[in-house]
Amino acid sequence: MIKGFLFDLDGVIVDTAVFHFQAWRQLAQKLGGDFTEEQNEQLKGVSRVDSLKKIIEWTGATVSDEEFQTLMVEKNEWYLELVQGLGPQDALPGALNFLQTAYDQGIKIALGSASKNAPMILEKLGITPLFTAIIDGNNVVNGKPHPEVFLKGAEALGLEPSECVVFEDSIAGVQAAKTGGMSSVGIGDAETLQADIHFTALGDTTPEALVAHF
Ligand code: B16
Ligand code: MG
Repeated sequence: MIKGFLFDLDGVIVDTAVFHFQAWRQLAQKLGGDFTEEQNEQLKGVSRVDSLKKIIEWTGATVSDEEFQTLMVEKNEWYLELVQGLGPQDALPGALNFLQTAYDQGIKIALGSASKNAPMILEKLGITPLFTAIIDGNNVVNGKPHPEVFLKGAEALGLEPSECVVFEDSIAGVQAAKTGGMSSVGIGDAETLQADIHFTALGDTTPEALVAHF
């Protein structure tokens, strides 16, 4: 029986994924390279430090440890500029309604995001009170595809992994859910994500339908 929902943030609740892509591309270009939207799929759900490692590999740039730290700060500054004006109007289709309905039905809700900026984004969207637990990039040692972020979310809700559904838009995140023993809902392309069930957006399903499905 499903009792808890574990939500990824970027690409599931709000389309901050486009801002991460923009900021990383700007950084790749600064390093004398670039990367495609297809390659960007490999960055989704991946921590800041691991994303930068991949971009350095793709651009073939040589970067000292000190420069690495500076580049991480720089990328985050660009990202923060891009999300400055973010508000409830930027939530993905049906996401806010889906969260409120689940909350009203007594389903326990946690966030499982790789982003260290997640609490700030939830505040901007005005949905912090719906979350019993917020697990983000500040609370985990191992990034997705390691299941730590979702295992901690389930634990914080007092639930077994098998009682939880993970909502994810990234390959790494779906893998994390599977390894962690949770059911998975993919937001995006079925072939890419390989989750248990897929939708284009949360607005295309309901909490009741998913609880019945699993
Ligand atoms: P930050 P999610 C992830 O968030 C993003 O998908 C990924 O692109 C980003 O690099 C990562 O957060 C770290 O974010 O730089 O803000 O700490 O999809 O797990 O909610
Ligand atoms: Mg995501």
